[in-house]
Amino acid sequence: MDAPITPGATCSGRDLVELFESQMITRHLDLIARWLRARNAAFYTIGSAGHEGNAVVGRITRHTDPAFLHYRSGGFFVERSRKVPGMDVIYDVILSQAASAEDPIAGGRHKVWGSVPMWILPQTSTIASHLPKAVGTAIGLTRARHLRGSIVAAAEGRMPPVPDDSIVVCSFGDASTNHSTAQGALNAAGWAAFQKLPCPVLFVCEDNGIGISVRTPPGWVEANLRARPGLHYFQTDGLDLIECHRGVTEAVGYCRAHRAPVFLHMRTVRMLGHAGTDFEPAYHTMEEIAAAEAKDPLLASARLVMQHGLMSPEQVLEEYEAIRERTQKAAEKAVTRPRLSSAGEVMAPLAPYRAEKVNAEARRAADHAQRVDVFGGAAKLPEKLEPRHLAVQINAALHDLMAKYPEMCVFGEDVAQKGGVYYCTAGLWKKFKAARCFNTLLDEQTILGLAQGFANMGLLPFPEIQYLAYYHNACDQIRGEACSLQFFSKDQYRNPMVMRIASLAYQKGFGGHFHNDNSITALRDIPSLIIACPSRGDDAAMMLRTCAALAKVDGRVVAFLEPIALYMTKDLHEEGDGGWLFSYPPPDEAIPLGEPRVYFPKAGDLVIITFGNGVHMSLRAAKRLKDEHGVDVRIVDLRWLAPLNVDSIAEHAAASGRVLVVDEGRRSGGISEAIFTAIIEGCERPVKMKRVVGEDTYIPLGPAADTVLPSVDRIVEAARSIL
Ligand SMILES: Cc1ncc(C[n+]2csc(CCOP(=O)(O)OP(=O)(O)O)c2C)c(N)n1
Ligand SMILES: [Mg+2]
Repeated sequence: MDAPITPGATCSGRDLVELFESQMITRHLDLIARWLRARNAAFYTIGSAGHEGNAVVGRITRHTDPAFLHYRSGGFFVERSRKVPGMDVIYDVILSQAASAEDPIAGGRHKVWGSVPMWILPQTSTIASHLPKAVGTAIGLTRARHLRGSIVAAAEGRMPPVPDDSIVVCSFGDASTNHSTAQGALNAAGWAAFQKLPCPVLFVCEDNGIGISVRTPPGWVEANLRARPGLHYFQTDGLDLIECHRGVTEAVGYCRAHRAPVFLHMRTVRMLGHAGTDFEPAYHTMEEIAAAEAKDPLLASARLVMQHGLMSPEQVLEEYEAIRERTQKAAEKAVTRPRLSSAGEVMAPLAPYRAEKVNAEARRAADHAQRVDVFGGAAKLPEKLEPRHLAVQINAALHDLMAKYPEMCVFGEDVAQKGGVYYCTAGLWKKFKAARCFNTLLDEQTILGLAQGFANMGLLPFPEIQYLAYYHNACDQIRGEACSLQFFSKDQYRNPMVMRIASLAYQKGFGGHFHNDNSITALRDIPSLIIACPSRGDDAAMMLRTCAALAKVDGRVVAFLEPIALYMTKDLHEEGDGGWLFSYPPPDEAIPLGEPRVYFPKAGDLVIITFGNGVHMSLRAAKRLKDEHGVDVRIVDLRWLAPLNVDSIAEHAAASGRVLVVDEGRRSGGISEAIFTAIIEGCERPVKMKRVVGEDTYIPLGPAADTVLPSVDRIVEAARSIL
């Protein structure tokens, strides 16, 4: 049974028999999903029929090779489960189809291919969005070993350790290969390999020649991928187990030995339509459908095991029917299991927050000797220096955090030698070396994919996005991917990160929309994403400490918006007054999530609720209101924009009865609307409310920008109108 099946073959009789069994299990899982769907007992019918050859990749890779799977990679999933004793793969998959709360990976939140003991990180169905993080995980593997001495899984001890010579598996369809996200990831992998950077990722393209109803031009995938620099192209036939075993062995061997990206192009066929709801005769003739059926890989495998005397026709049929029965039994049990039944249950793993632990971690200072070394002497510790502006304090805080977390990495466009467009990362590259502070290629999806991958491997990524407008270019990596991982894995997988973004408007002499993007709406509604926005240097440092702690303790994804116009701002009321310079806070001080800064807390004529540039403008407006009109204004700098501290907002609003919201974001969909809602919902008595906001427009170039943004004059005017 263990000898090569034919002279020179890579697979044995045992390989064939077991792979065939996995293929049959996979097929029955497809069939049972449709049977259950018809009874309204399961809710997902995209299957793997015709793609079962991918079981070979499941067999030849290890269960500790992290994997990101195509929705048709059931064969891989079933075959890999052999490597983890005690798994009941049939039952687990049906629990997932039936949206049972007992589904071990997603707990009934989605049908996903995912498993903790099998190192399969769950993916939902957004085409190609998993490729950037697969590349990030492959690069992160080596980086983690280099920085930590060993690869430590994200959940520190909860996952099986990933050996040093692991590879990352990532499967997807032929049509998905065209997606710009896929192309970006393939390019990034090639870019890394071209420079001899280890990037052991095995891309598996399961090519069935079609995407829903759209044919892929025959030969296109090969023509597109065969000759990419840095990428090694292999081809195999997923409809023939012996050939597929040979091809996969070769591709996996190359990837593992050379630590280089491999594109494995696997021929498959799609059967049973795109999904249970797909009416295939609308775009395929019956002859075409019959031709696909004739290529059924299960028929081919049955032929092989019979040809080689491994099973008789009767045994094949018996086994196929026995699996049907096992599946049926498992289904009958699975559908009786409880489902999620309340919003609380659904959301439980979405956004864990253990405030005490987070705050303690945020206040834990880095080792003193290490700080002295990083800052170049005890006298140069930043808390001993003169008050400075925002960019300098962010820079000092990043140095401090790099000292505190040896697994922290800062990366993005121009962050290394140049130190960032605004010098916030200046010096990090020199001090902490290129393994921890490095320039990426110019692609935001890759930057955020790297961040997810590094986090998967136990690192603490601080990706930088050069401008807010360029976050919008890649927001699916946060919206669809990073923020959904805890949700779709019951918090078993985490990809903590702090994404710093140079943000918002009011840049003098540099502008137009792209460098002054003031819309944070596309961040605000992302479930679980924390949004921080400091307005001054000391707050920024203390908030960054909390952000890192949120990532470390609870695995959270944080967007840290840095108001560009305040980076270099030194004065408040008059030129040279130094009113916006602040001392660096001692390293054991931090600002808890949600806590605002309140200026003039006893003032009660009016409360201005604001953030970012609005704080600086409101303070100036408040002085005028006091000096010229005798009005006492309280100013609340929210500092944390999500989750919004609605209780605090309502409390301040109620205390005054008059609220002016200064929101430099847009009129529609912005923070101001949420603040108004918080006041209406949270205050018993009516509150007079007004807002000064950005217009629903892109920011124009030059002084015209002032016409569409809040200003000190407009704040004073609006304040007076409600007094
Ligand atoms: C970004 C995105 N756009 C559109 C879709 C809708 N969609 C789901 S599957 C699919 C076709 C995918 O074809 P292919 O990559 O060849 O995979 P196959 O289903 O053939 O295995 C499309 C367009 C999606 N899931 N994600
Ligand atoms: Mg396809």
